[in-house]
Amino acid sequence: MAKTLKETLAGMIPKLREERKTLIKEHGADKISEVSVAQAIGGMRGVKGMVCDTSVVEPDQGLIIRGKPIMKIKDKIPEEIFWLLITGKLPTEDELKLLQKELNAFGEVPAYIWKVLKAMPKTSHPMAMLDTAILAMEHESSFRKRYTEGMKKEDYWEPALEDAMKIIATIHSIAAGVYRIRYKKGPIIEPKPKLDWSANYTHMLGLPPKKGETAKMMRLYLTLHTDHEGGNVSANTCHTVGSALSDPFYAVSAGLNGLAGPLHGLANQECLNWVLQTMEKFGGAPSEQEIRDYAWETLNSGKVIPGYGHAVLRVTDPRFTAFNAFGREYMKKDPVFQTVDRVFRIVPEVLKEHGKAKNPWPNVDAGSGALLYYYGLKEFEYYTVLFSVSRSLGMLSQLVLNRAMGTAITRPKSVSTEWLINTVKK
Ligand code: CMX
Repeated sequence: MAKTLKETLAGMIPKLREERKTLIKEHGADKISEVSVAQAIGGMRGVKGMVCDTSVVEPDQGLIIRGKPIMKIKDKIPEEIFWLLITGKLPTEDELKLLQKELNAFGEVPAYIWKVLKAMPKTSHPMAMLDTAILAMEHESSFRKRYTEGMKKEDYWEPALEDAMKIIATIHSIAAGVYRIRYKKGPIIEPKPKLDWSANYTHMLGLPPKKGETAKMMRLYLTLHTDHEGGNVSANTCHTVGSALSDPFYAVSAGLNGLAGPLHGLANQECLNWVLQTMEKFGGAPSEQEIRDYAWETLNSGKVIPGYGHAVLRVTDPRFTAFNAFGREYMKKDPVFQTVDRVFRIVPEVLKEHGKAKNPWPNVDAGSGALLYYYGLKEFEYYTVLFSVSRSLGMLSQLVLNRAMGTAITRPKSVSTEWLINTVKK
């Protein structure tokens, strides 16, 4: 008989804990990284100082989830990826059904969440609305309740997983509600128990179905954005907050606040904005020369070109490639898509010539906006909310595994500039 996610994880935990204990005992003093002054000042780029088992990002390959390159699993549904992130294996059909059944059982959004969202200013950013709703839902935390009652460290993972399920089961409904409230799209749409997670999200947003293509695009979007190892701002923030044993609602809300930054997840809203600005300036899909001129204008005014560059990647992000392939299949004549495609041919050249960005290639945010726009989601301030719904799967998988393995509170040592100056003098 198929096991639930909780039973499967329970079976994995003794080995995971043993592995970690042995590593510390036998190799605790081995060095895995050195830190230069530039790294300490420059956002710790490249410093290996944390552990994340759900996925790795190879500079020359991109995202690999539990040993599987993202392009090989891009057609899986997000629930399958969630199971993979936590257990290291894709679920069987029965395991997937069990997971979906459990998620459905947790799927009701408390009524106070809608009141909180409706009470917010009419012009609130959709990310502020989503993050506030997740924080308000902290009231439902099993982790906090069990911790207050007195719980052994070995058991932390159980209520952490339960909270994770509560968040995943509702975040798409909340996110769809944010869309409908913020943009006055009419009443909240209830989920349909028969639909899977991403199909339900599409349904609750109330977008035109376009012969099922909208749901297909959303599934791809939600599968591609789930995780991107542990050091990015949102994952790292969620991890740090969770390491203080703040419950998963606090931790995920904090992580999403990081995703709302324009150098991170908000780049997708900025990116489509940039593309539409070129179209407005040049009265339609711009020529290659016009894109080149506009890219230089952006750089010369001291701004970044959104959707390009990456802290780890040194090739075109495979997730961009997947979106681009989808666009070519379903909307190759769309002027916004054509502009994104043309930008992809020109901007890397410009960034190379500019000579600053270590990676001139597009990241995940460069192309997704054109697809969303084509399928009727024109409010690009909302785009990071979609990213968030998907990324909650990665953040929560990492958090649950960390509670299962008893990961310590995060507390790196900071040094003062004076200390740096005195140390380099020596
Ligand atoms: N346009 C212009 N300049 C860029 C650039 C871009 N797209 N990407 C990097 N640079 C610049 C940096 O600002 C930096 O300049 P300074 O030396 O003046 O500070 C220099 O090139 C070196 O930066 P880097 O080492 O190549 O990149 P970082 O690791 O510091 O930053 C990132 C990575 C993503 C923040 C940066 O490439 C960027 O700002 N890109 C645009 C925003 C974006 O698309 N963010 C989304 C990333 C994906 C995600 O997290 O969702």
